[in-house]
Formats: sequence, C-alpha cells, structure tokens
Amino acid sequence: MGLAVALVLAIGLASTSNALIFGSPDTEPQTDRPEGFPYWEYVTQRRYEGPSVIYLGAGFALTARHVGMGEIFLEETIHAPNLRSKHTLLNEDGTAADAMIFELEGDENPPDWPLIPIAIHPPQPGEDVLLIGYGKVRDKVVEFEGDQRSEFAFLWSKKGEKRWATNRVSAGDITVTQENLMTKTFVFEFDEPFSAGATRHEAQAAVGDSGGGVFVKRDGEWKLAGLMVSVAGTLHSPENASSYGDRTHAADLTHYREEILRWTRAACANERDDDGDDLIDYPQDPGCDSAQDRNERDKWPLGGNSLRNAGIATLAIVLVLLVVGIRLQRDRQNKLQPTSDTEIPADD
Ligand SMILES: [Ca+2]
Ligand SMILES: [Ca+2]
Ligand SMILES: [Ca+2]
Repeated sequence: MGLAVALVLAIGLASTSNALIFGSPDTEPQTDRPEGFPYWEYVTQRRYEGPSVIYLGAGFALTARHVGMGEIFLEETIHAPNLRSKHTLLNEDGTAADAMIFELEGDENPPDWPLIPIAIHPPQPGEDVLLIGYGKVRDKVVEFEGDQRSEFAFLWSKKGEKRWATNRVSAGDITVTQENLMTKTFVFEFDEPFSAGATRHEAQAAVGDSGGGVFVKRDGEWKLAGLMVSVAGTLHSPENASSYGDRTHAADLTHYREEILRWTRAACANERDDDGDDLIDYPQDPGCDSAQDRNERDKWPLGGNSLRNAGIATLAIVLVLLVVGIRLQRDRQNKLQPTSDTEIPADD
C-alpha cells in the first residue's frame, strides 16, 4: 500500500450523510432536475434520511448491498419491502457484489411506471454520465497539505439532499473489494471546475449517494448504467470531505444486467425466449398479453381463457360435424336420386 493507493470509503455507511459535492457554485445545476430526463422520480431514498435507492419499475428496487433493504419513498408515499425478496447480486465466482434488489410489498401499490432500461454495454472512458443521489452536499472549504502542495477540501454537510450532477468516466472494469463484497465498477474523477477534464456540472459523490444512479444517454435514450457504491480519496485529505482527484466508484450494472433482469422482470419483459418459440417478450411473442405477463406460452388452449376457448372450440367442432353431417346426408340423397331417376321411366 503506497501513497498512491487510495482509501476506499463506502458512501452510505455513516449514519449522517450530504449529496454530490460540487467544486464551485458556478458548476451547480440551476434546475432541480435534469431537463428531458425521464427517470428523476425513480431515484429515491431509504426512510429516515437514508442513502439512495433506485426504483426499477414493476415493484422492484435496487440499491447498494451496504445500504440494504428498507422502506422507500415513491410519489410521497412510503413503500415497505417484502423481507423475503432480498437478493444480493453475485459475481461469476459466486461472491457477493455491493448491489442488491428487493421487491416492494406494502399496503400501497408501487407506481406503475415504465421499466427503467439498463444499459447493455459497459460505460467507456470518456463517456459522459449523469449522477443522481441523496448524499451530503458541500459545507465549508478547508485547506490541507497534499502530496506536493497545499490543496482544498470540501467538507460534507450534515444532511443530505437530492441532487443531480455530471461527470465523465475515467476507467472501467475495476474490481472494488470491501470486506466480503467484491464489485465490478467503473470510475469517474472529481476534476477542478472548468479544467480540461471537468464536465459542466462536475461533482463527486459523498456519504448518502450510495445506491444512487449513474445514467448514460445512448442513441438519444437514457439508460441506467451504474450504482454509486464508494468514494476514494488520497491519504492526506481530511475525513468527511472531498478534494480534486477523488474518485467515485459505481457498480457496473451492465455486468450484473442479466441477473437484475432475471430477478426483477416478468417473463414477458426479461429479454429472453422463455418458451423456446424464438419470439421474445411483449409484444413480439403473441403469448404475452403485456410486459407484466409472467408466461410467454400461447394462451390457447391452456392459458387463462382456456375454458372460454375450449367452449368456442367445442362449438366449432360441433358446427363442422353438423355441416359434414348435412353434406353426407345430401350426398346420400344425391346418390339415391339417379336410382329413382332410372326408376321413374320404369314407372312409365
Ligand atoms: Ca421473455
Ligand atoms: Ca418466446
Ligand atoms: Ca410464445
């Protein structure tokens, strides 16, 4: 462990937590939510000023494992978790990642919002990201002795608040280990405002931003790509503060995407062909009534409307038999006709 090795601090562990640290008031967004962004309401927090949680739609929530399951706010209503639904996301080798999902199951129905799309391809260095979290905000600015010179640090406020910010991915495919959790992450750095590497609303995550969302815009569509899990600073920087060069680690959700879909999406929205007919999900597979349908198989004759369908089928068979019967009867009469015809002259 040299000086270059950063201290990794889980953001969300501390009981007091402020959201997203900006280097300057000039870089703070002037709007309370990003313009044209459809998933602002999906990022929420644990009850009792807790860290951040993302609502995925269809009754499921996603957060950091070290944040944990709990009651969350959606549409100003408290939604309770189903205690048995807790599921920690896993790495290929079976170890636990710092990400978990749980289902909401209280007296209140969770909102019937469209499902959040999860990015397929990992964020690349240089890609711009949008951050939303409930962490601490900037308090006092203090000076400290850095490696080579005196530097500034931004102390974290006592209370968190919901903020949005921007940053740019500096590296991907970085595994972060914290106690028994091992997480595949991508990283972005806190650059000095208006420096070459800084984005317009550059910010660093702080305590409470854990479980917050990192979004990317690809082909004009916003997708969820990451889940903020930890921050890393240098050994000399003060505690409970951010300084330039600090890094935020976000769990790379593209890496855990299949598992998230498997646990949170119904068969008709899980991007797989569940019944082997080469047709995938609603509306491509005609066996799907909606994206909430839990079965891709065609409903006839074994689906939910089986009795009615069976009735219609029976009626159809009876009609066919009736028609065939009438035909046979007529044919028999037709066959008899010539005999009678031949007999007619005999009557003469
Ligand atoms: Ca499917
Ligand atoms: Ca299918
Ligand atoms: Ca089907």
